[in-house]
Amino acid sequence: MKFQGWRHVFKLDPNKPLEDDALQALIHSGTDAFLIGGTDGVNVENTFALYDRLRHCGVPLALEMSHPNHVIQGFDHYFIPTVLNAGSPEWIIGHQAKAFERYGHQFDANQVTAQGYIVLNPDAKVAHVTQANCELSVEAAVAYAEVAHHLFRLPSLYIEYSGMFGDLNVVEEIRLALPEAHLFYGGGIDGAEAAHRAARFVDTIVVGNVIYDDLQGALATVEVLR
Ligand code: 1GP
Repeated sequence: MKFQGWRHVFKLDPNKPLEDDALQALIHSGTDAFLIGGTDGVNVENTFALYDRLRHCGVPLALEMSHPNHVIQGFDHYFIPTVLNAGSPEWIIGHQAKAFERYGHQFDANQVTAQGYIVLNPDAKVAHVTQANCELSVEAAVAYAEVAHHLFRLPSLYIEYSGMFGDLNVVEEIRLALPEAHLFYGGGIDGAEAAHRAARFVDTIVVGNVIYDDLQGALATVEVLR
C-alpha cells in the first residue's frame, strides 16, 4: 500500500532496544507500516540492524532519512523530512541536498517523498536539534502548512509534537485549511483514545515512544483501523 493509504504507523527508533517478542507483536498488530527513524544516536549500523530484523516481516518499511549518512537500500519507501520551522537552514534543505548529492542517482523518484515537518513541542529532542521555532500561534502554524502545501507543493506534512499530546485545535485548523493535504500527526499517542482523537483530523497517525514505555498501550492504538 502506498503511504497515502496509511492510517496508522509505528515509528521505530534504531537506537532503542526492542525485544523480539515486542517486535513480533508490532508486526502482527495490523499496523499499516513501520517508519524507521530517530533523533539521538541513530547511525547506519543500528538502522541496518533494525531493518534486518524487519525486512521479511510483510509490513511496509519506510526509512525517515534525517541524515545523509544513514541511507540503506531495500526499504519500500523513503521519507525526506524538511523542518519548515527549523532555526537552521541545514534542517530545511542542507541535509537533504547532501543526501541527493550522494544518493540521488540511486533513488526511484516514486519511492522518495518529502515530509514537511512542523515541530511544535519545544521540549522535543527534534526541536532542540533543529532549533525549531515552536512558539507559533495557530494562525502561524496554519500558514507554515499552507506555504508547504500550496507554494512548495510538498506531498505530505507532518505535525510533530513528539513526546507530548498536541494541541488538537492546531491540528484541526490545519486540516480545515488544507483538506486535500496528506497530514501525518505524531506525539504522545499512548492508547486507543488518544489515537482516535488525533486520527479525526489527519490521514496518518504515528505512534512512537509508547512502544518502549507501554507495549500494550501501543498495540491498542491500532484500534483506529477497525
Ligand atoms: C515521533 O511523531 C513521532 O517522531 C511519535 O511521537 O514518540 O510522542 O509517540 P511519540
